[in-house]
This record gives sequence, C-alpha cells and structure tokens, in this order.
Amino acid sequence: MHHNLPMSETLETIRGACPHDCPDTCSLVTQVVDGVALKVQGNPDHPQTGGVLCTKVSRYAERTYHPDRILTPLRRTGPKGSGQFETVSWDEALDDIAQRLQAIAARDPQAILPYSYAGTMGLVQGESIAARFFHRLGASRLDRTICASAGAAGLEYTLGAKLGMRVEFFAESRLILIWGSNSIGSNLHFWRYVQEAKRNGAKLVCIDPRRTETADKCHEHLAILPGTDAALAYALMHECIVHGWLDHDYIARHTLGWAELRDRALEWPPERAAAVCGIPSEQIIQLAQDIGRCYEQQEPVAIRLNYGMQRVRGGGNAVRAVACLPAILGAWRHRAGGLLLSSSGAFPVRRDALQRPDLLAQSGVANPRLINMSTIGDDLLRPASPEFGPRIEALVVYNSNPVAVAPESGKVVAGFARDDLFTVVLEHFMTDTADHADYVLPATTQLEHWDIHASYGHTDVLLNRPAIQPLGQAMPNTQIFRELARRMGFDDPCFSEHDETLCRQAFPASVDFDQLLNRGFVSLPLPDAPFAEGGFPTPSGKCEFVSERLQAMGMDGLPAVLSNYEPLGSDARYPLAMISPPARHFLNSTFVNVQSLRDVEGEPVLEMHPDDAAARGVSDGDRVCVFNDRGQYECVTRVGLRARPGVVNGLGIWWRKLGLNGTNVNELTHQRLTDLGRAPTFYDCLVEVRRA
Ligand SMILES: Nc1nc2c(c(=O)[nH]1)N[C@H]1C(S)=C(S)[C@@H](COP(=O)(O)OP(=O)(O)OC[C@H]3O[C@@H](n4cnc5c(=O)[nH]c(N)nc54)[C@H](O)[C@@H]3O)O[C@H]1N2
Ligand SMILES: Nc1nc2c(c(=O)[nH]1)N[C@H]1C(S)=C(S)[C@@H](COP(=O)(O)OP(=O)(O)OC[C@H]3O[C@@H](n4cnc5c(=O)[nH]c(N)nc54)[C@H](O)[C@@H]3O)O[C@H]1N2
Ligand code: SF4
Ligand SMILES: [Mo]
Repeated sequence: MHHNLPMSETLETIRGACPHDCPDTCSLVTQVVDGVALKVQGNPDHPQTGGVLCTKVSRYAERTYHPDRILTPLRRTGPKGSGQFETVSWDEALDDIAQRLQAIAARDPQAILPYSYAGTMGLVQGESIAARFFHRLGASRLDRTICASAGAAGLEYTLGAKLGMRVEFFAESRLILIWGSNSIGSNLHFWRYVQEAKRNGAKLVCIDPRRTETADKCHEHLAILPGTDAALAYALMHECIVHGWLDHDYIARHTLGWAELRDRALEWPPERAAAVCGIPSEQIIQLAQDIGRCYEQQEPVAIRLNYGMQRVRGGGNAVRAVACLPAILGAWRHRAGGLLLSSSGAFPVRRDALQRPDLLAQSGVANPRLINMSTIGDDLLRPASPEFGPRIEALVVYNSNPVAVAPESGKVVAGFARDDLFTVVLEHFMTDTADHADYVLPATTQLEHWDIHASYGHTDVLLNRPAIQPLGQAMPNTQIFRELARRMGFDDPCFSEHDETLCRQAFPASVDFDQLLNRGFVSLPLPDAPFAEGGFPTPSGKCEFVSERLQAMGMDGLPAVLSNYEPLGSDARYPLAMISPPARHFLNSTFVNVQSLRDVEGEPVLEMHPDDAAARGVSDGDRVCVFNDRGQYECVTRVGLRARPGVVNGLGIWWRKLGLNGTNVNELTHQRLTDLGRAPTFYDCLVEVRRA
C-alpha cells in the first residue's frame, strides 16, 4: 500500500510476524516512512493478534535501531569475556572463519558444533541454510531440548503429537485450568479468550507455585510445590473415579490402559496428594467438584497446560498424567474441551526440504553425534573419549544466548572461556555469549529480512516481509551461511537459494503462498475438535494411558509420579526451592538491554514469602545473595505473597553483565535432565538466601 505524502515522503505498511519464542506468533504491521520503520503494531485483521502486541514487541523499533546494535563484523582483541573487539571487513572475517573451520573439519568435522535455538522462530532464519551447512559439513548435531522437549515427549507418548484444542475455543469453555502457565505474562493472546470465557461465566483455576498476575485474576489458585503436578493430576482422577465422573463410552472406544490407570489413580486420594503438593486437600477436592459439576452438566472443561510445569525431573511424566484427564472425562468431544500444550504438530512444515539432511551423504560422516544443548557446560569441558568422541573445538552460535540461558552457568562460562575453543556468534547485540566469541557477525532483525512462521499457540501460518533495508553491514543468518558455504567449497545449488524461495519451500502447496503475500497469514484447515472421535496419532490410535513404547524402554508405561532431583526438605543446607520463570518485560534474555523495558523490571528480583524473609532477617528491597554449591546470585528481594512458603522466585533471565554481581539465576541451576525428552530442570533447584 503506497500513499503519496507531501514533501515526497512515502508511507508504507508492511506485514510481518513476531519472531519471538512465544506461543502467540502475532501478525505485525510496520509503518515505514522513507525507509525508516517508525512503529510496529499488531495486525487488526489477524484474529489471533486482534491488533494488540505485548509491551515488549511494541518496542521492536526501539530494539532494531538501538545504538548498541552490532553493525559490522567484529574480531576479538582482548581475553574471552572481556568484550574487547575490533571492526573487520566481512571478507576478512568470513575468509578466516572458513579457514579455521576447514582446518578443524579436516581432522574431524564432529569437533564443530552449531548452537542455536529460538531467538527467531522463523523457519528460514532458523534452520534452513544453517542446517544445510552443518549437514554438508558433517558437524555434530545439536539436541534442541532447552525449552519444551520434556512436555513434547509427554504429549507424544499420550496423545501422539503436539496437538490440542484450538485456542479460540477456550472462549466457550466453562472451566479453564491454567496449569503451569503465566498466561498474562507469556501467552497474552490466549488470555483474551479466557477473559471472554470469564465474562460468560466460566470458572478459572490457576495451578502454579507462584501467585502470578494470572493467578491474581483467576477464581482459585493452587500454589503447589514445584514438580508435584503428577500427584495432583492423579488425585483429580481419583475423585472422578470415586464419584463416577467418567465417560465410559469414550474411555472404552478411544483410550488404552484404563484398568491400569484406574488402579494407579486409586492410590492417590486427595489427602495423599495434598501432602506431596504442599496445599490443603480441600483445594483439590474443590477443584475435583468443579470438574464433576461440568461433567454432570455436560459443560466443557479445558486445560491450558504450559511448559512451566515440565522443567523438573518428572516433567515428562507430569504432562502425561495431566494429558490423561480430558480423555477420562470425554472432554475432547466438545470443541471447547480438552487440552492445549502446543499446536505445533498441526503444521505440515517441509523440514527436509529446508534442512536437507541428505547433504550428510556428501560429508563423509554417516550419523554425526548428538550433543544436548542443555548440558553445554559439561560438554564444552569434556575431553575427547571413545564414548563422547572428539573434544568440541569450534562453536557457531546463532539465535541463542547460551551463556545466559543454559543451566549451571559457572560451567558454561568456563567452557566458553576455553582458549582452545573457536567461537563464532551471529547476533544483534553484544550478549554475554558474544563477549566470549572470536568473531561476532552482525545479523539482521525481523524488520530487515524475509521469513515464514508456524506457531505453537495457534494454527495460522504467517509470512514476514522485510520492512526496511538491513542496517549497517548486517546480513540475514541465511546470507552469512551462504557466504561461508561458498568459501568452504560447498557448491550444491541449494546453497544459493534466496530467502523468498526458502519461504516458498517451507510448506506444501496447500498453504496458499499468494494469500500469505497478500494478507500475511493463512489458517490451516483443521477440525474444530481434534479428538472428538478419537483418532489419536499414537501407535494404537488411542489416547495411551499405558504406553508400550515406554514399557519397551523399561518403564511400567503408566504416568509416573517422580519427585524432584532436589525436593524441598532434602538438604538442610538449602531449605528453599527456587523457580526462575520469566520476567514479564523480557523474553528469555532478549530485551534485557532495551532500557525502557529494563526500567520497568528495575533490578534482578527474588520474590520471597514474608515468613521465609523474616526467618532470615530479610526485608523487602534488601539486596540478598542466593546461593548453593554451584554458585551465587545477587538480587533484590520483593517480600510478599507472590512467593509461597518454602519457594523463592528468581525472575529471569538477566544478562549476567547487567546483573548486580555479574551472574544471573542460571548460576544456581544444574544440568540434570528430565525423565523424558532430555530437557533441563531449571525449576528443580534448592538454594539458601542471606543478606548481601
Ligand atoms: N513475557 C515473556 N513471555 C514469554 C517468555 C518470556 O521470557 N517472557 N518466554 C517464552 C518462552 S521461550 C516460553 S517456553 C514460554 C514459557 O511460558 P510457560 O510455558 O508459561 O512457562 P514458564 O513461564 O516457564 O512457567 C509458567 C508458570 O509455571 C509456573 N511453574 C513453575 N514450576 C511449576 C511446576 O512445577 N508446576 C506448575 N504447575 N507450575 C510451575 C511458573 O511459576 C510460571 O508462572 O513463554 C514464552 N513467552
Ligand atoms: N533459569 C531459567 N533458564 C531458562 C529458562 C527459564 O525459565 N529459567 N527458560 C528456558 C527457555 S524456555 C528457553 S526457550 C531458553 C531461551 O534461550 P535462547 O533461545 O537463547 O533465547 P534468548 O535468550 O531470547 O536469546 C536469543 C538470542 O537470539 C538473538 N536473535 C534473535 N533473532 C536473531 C536473528 O535473526 N539472528 C541472529 N543471529 N540472532 C538472533 C537475540 O538477539 C538473542 O540474543 O532459555 C531457557 N533458560
Ligand atoms: S512476544 Fe508474543 S505476545 Fe509479544 S508480539 Fe510477539 S508473539 Fe505477540
Ligand atoms: Mo522456551
């Protein structure tokens, strides 16, 4: 849309997609005048966005034009971590990087590791040319587990895939369980549907150790101890069984293993679960009665499960336990009933076309080893061995800030500080990770490049068109990998495909690209209620209460109740459990350097219950040291009822260098992995607190 304005100004509005790791995947409209992006707003024509963005992304122009943007390639001049760099030309940087990688690859390409996550969720600036590059090279593969893989595994073993309710139908639900989700902070557009349901008389129940802003607005809040969700789910099943709130027809036709699940659930009366969860049994009984009332009146019960409850040892099994509930109630029959954890399995993404795993054949490495991104601290420090393979000699980091976000930062920092490690970081800003690079390469932001997006919170495909030219010498990730590929002699034509071509390859023709170009989004054609007639994409086609696949791995196949690695009360030296969910105005570690957002958050915060604070002589606003055997983190207390007794909330994820003592909350977390999905256990962590 072009308008001719006076004084030869041109105003354009460009449609895009929010790139951030957030379930909402908003449709953006950017106003551009004379090539400068003035404003980024929510697209009013996209129903899921409804013309509204969160505070963070309303500041996207501020982030894009931030004076600290990296706009030229940089080469390190000081010690690793010092942040001392000099400007170099693209040719100098790329020639040297290609030479260094080639020399390592000549010995063993698996000594090279890509490290990336969802700094952008774009399918093109994420894993397209980059994946082709590392496949062709035969580099180690990265196991991308840092966020959601425990919950994903739990869902896949139970429902068969990352599928669930369509988010818009929560507006019609009568009882909504918001379980391990701070929707107002992390899933704002879902919250709009919840408000609609509330206006229509729905009851809202929040299950979260922290009294979040979401919990404040729900009718009930069950402040369970971290890592006790499976016990709560079983107690709810217990009550359904005892009171006969069971859809026997749905159970018989569409589930597997009911007799076994029933016996297990009968071991969990509310009193037993209450003791494990650290809440009064009356709260569990009340919630069960709310469920029963809906069951009897044939009103839909909906669960918005989110990833907060799977960052503990038993996270995968906890998701399995919760995911059994809708099936026993027959809640899936109704489009406003069932459960949603992630909708990403609904998207027919052509990953092989984008990532070209077939290029491995040219690399000479048949099946490169898999390195878990969640244990990067240990893995960078590991010597070569027959089991592990070669020592990691080179890292190429893009779309991620591991020094800030990976667990047990003490080890992560020590690994990144290794003098014999060659590190390249593609970034917008000098993050804690970029400080440890040998080369930092300037990457474009979402306003400057093409991309295409699936979503994990709704079921629309979005296209992102560039709104402005790249700033300075910045290049899209894709272009940086094309340039490296050429220098490494990778001449397959797939390395010269353009970004728009890649956008077109990402989905089959059934996703209408012309509509994406014209309107910015396309809704997937999906049934209103995915499992109303069963049809679960599991091996049995049923909702699997008992999983033969898990039995084959030596488990009993039922959802297990597992206690945390570090349960409350297990170590007298560290009598507090700590969780570290996001601060509302940051997105993981992104936006911490945007002054207007950091001003809102103030300083790194530790929320403490008044009893826990008093026991330590700590008052509101005191500077404290949070510590355990792994490290120390200084922050400022907020004493109040957001924290339950015994649990402190260390809001994340600050940049270490912007924190009070040069660390952040991950100084305290550990690298042990979840029961399923090999994921980190950020919220399974014991600490003690003293005044600093
Ligand atoms: N503003 C903002 N939005 C974000 C993000 C952000 O950093 N900031 N991050 C994005 C990303 S990457 C993700 S993965 C999602 C994360 O969003 P969610 O999937 O919602 O997960 P978390 O924020 O980790 O945790 C959600 C809630 O679970 C609670 N919780 C912690 N432990 C437990 C437990 O054991 N049981 C239960 N029932 N609850 C528990 C936490 O207190 C928190 O309030 O949000 C995305 N959106
Ligand atoms: N203690 C604790 N730790 C956690 C969590 C927690 O709840 N508690 N949450 C975990 C979760 S859920 C997640 S998902 C991870 C997130 O961890 P990360 O995926 O590392 O996410 P961010 O911290 O947002 O860092 C993304 C980086 O990518 C960069 N980036 C964005 N777009 C582009 C681009 O187009 N090109 C390039 N080259 N760079 C780009 C941004 O500038 C930013 O620095 O953190 C995990 N760590
Ligand atoms: S971060 Fe989430 S809520 Fe904010 S604009 Fe992006 S998709 Fe929308
Ligand atoms: Mo995440």
